[in-house]
Amino acid sequence: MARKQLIWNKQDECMTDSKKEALQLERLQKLVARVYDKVPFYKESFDKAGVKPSDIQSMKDISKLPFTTKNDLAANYPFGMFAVPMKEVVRIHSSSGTTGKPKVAGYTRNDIKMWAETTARTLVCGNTTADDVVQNAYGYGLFTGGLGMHYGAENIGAAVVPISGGNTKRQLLVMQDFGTTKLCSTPSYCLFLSEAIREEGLEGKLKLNCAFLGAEPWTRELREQIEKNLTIDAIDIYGLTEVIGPGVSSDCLEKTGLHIFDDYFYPEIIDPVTEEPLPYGETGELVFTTLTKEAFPVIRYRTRDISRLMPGECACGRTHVRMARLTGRTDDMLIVRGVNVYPSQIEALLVQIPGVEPHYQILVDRKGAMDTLEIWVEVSENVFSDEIKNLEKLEKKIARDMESSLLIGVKMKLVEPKSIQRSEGKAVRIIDRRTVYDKE
Ligand code: DLL
Repeated sequence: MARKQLIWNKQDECMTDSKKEALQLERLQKLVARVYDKVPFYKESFDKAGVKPSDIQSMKDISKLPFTTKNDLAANYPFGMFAVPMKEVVRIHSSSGTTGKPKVAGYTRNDIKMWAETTARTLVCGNTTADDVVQNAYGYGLFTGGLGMHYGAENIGAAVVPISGGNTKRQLLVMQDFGTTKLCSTPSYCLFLSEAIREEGLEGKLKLNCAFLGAEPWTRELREQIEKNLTIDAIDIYGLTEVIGPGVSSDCLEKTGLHIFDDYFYPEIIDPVTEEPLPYGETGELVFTTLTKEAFPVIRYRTRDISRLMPGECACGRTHVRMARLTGRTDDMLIVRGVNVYPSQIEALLVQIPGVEPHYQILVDRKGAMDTLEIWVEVSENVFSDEIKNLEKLEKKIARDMESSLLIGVKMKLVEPKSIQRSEGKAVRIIDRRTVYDKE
């Protein structure tokens, strides 16, 4: 219904199941043949699994293909997974990997065009039109959030304000003076902004009506709080660097599951232990195949994100398969202020520091709307008995090194030997006091 009033109303976004499956199959067959030919990693892994591109005769046959994991990306760092020569790559983004090596995503001109379409669809899910002023508070840079949403908003013809994250005073100034109607940010930053808006007495004086929030887990309660604080719709948007960035799936205003743009990103749910595909409705690990990506296609990429797929048409009229909001991850990746942090990255840095013992604890908490990250690590007797000022100097130096590797502010605390509780089984490295996922 509301959809018909939108400028962005491409026919090919809404299709019958049979038309969609035919399109997906045609794209999958081309993709599989191409990666087999162009990416040595895929040739080797298909050969090992005994599968040939010609074996893909229906979408069900996708389960014959082997999975791709973050370890495969690390082993082929930085450009080994690319399926085009570098002269065709026009953009590179990246996000944290498990150790020192980030995950690297390349895009051709066509990939950027497709991405600008799926992020436009995302924004249209919240009724964005050419009349809107979109304040984009996702970080611009290697992170996909800023530029990803930027191109989508421009594609619709909205006026984008590329303000990036932080500088809350300026965010509020822009919001008032430029008449921002749509906001793109992480949910935690949006909550922070909503509190600043209240403190400044700006409630009811802004034109903001919708926010596109993602890049980190958040609960239904947080959504309700944001919607109440700002009297807006808060739309959950999902994506990951390895698949494209934002623009993989999005809530619409019905808020009954995120529409996966499945003409470009084919979703599956698998049992993370047996690796068997699970039927619609069952909860498991999300797996994506990028059906048309040229520079950095992924086949059956294991996201580690936990969700379930929901078939059936949405009341908004869109026909995509929907996914439930995420309920967790199958690995230990933390997302702190929108930044992905793997404990293994922290450990890899700590073991390199002389006098630092490999006993550590990572404490994540939320103070007001802000996540905090603190690392406690034991140091040798020698280091600990040094003068306080030397200890503080060392803490600051390690914090700086951590910050430049993790790309996020960290508070370091050096503690005396044997003060971190030993565990008899698996070490308890992470204490996360936040509630970030819904309890199902
Ligand atoms: O966070 C892309 C993005 C940017 C999505 C802006 C939405 C908005 P990465 O930095 O690679 O990419 O992090 C991807 O973040 O695997 C999820 O675990 C988590 N994540 C992303 N969106 C959501 C969401 C971007 N809506 C990782 N809810 C993913 C919960 C999310 N977790």
